[in-house]
Amino acid sequence: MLYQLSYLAPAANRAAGVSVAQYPGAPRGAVHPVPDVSLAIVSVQPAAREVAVIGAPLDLGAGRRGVDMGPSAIRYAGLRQHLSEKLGLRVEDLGNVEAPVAESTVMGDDRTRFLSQILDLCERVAELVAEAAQRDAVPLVLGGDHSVALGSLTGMASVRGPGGVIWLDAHGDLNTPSTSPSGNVHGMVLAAALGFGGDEFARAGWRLPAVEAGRLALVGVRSLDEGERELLGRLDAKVFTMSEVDRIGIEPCMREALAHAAGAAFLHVSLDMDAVDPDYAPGVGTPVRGGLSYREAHLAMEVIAESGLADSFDVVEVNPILDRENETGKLAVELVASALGARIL
Ligand SMILES: [Mn+2]
Repeated sequence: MLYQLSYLAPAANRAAGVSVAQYPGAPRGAVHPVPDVSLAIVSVQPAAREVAVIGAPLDLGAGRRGVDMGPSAIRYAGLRQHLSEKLGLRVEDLGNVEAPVAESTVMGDDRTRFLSQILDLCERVAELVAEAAQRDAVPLVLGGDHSVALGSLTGMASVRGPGGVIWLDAHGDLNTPSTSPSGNVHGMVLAAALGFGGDEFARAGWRLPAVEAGRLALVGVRSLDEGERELLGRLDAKVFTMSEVDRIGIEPCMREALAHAAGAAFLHVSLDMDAVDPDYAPGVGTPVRGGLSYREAHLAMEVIAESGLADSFDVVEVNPILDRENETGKLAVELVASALGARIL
């Protein structure tokens, strides 16, 4: 219905004799309708776009175990059916990258627990993300803990150059090895992608920063450590805490986040399921009360889809051990579908 209306609108305007303007540089006498800038007209997504699904079953970056089962939970909740049957997208599932198990590996430095194994995995993710981006598919990385986003971002950056990111999360993930209270790498991954992680995050296979510091938008934040606040104070980032979401509403927040983060070599959307309130997403590693409601989370994704600006996605931190009958896995599928263009009407 919206689709039809967006086509009908200019003709209807002409018939009604409104909003007709002469563009500068148009042939003399030519009259064009003023462009309709409603969302409906920019919301038409290419129909048969390929989505490349990449599973990253990693839990070494998180304090609590279990998010390594996230990719299974999300697939089991019907990811492929939702994207291919309901949205008509071509889905290529590339399976899971190999991930080490905590019991069979060495933790290393406790300031950056399991860092070398995590970076090995991120390199494997980055390779698949880069291949997908090169053939113009949309990479969709399934976590795993949020560390896997370093693979998504360095993979995209290796093809396109440093990009922008919308980071939907209860946390900032902006600690560094020297500020992190826990040594958990998933709380440092965004700082690392911005190039603030230090030499420990350097790898021959990738170039950091993978994200431009001026193209970062955080949405849904409600828990920041002191070091993260300090780093944010030095960045030109847009931060929409839950307080801003409450005050001005999720739609304006998302529009501003998009306007700020888009325009670099790519735009990545990183959805930590803990951005959503634990009432709706109980199965996450680090739940924090006061998050996005069910509809706010959907609307955030719908605004992203309508913009048509996102090039790559990850959805992370689904923890089936803490979940209720895969509710969080199912919500992850729904939100990914909304981000890729699912509509109510
Ligand atoms: Mn996170």
